[in-house]
Amino acid sequence: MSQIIVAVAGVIVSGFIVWWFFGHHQVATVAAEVQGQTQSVDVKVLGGYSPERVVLKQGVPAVLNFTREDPSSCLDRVVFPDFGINQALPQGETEAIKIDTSKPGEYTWACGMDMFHGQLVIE
Ligand SMILES: [Cu+2]
Repeated sequence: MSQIIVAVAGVIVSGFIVWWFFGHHQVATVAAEVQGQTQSVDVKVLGGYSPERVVLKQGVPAVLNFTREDPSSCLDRVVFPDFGINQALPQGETEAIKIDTSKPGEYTWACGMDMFHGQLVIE
């Protein structure tokens, strides 16, 4: 009897683990709206980044508008290592960050301490 309980509990636990790793990763994603010759996405900086994942169209000049509402100095810079961008984000202001969309791929951005992350997809 106890073996059955252990087996059932094992199935439940492994089901939970599968759900946690494969089902839980719904990241808020926004695809840029292309207007004329440019595309832009607004990113709010408050306890992290929202959206956390931004999809841009390749070859269309792009601007990410980062608005930092978070008072923590942790988020006072945003870094795009693949693009050589390290931009200060004064609290309460919107900073327009131009992204070179010539090369498709998946890139990341992070706060100055590499604690909070976002994902940039160019396709
Ligand atoms: Cu940080």
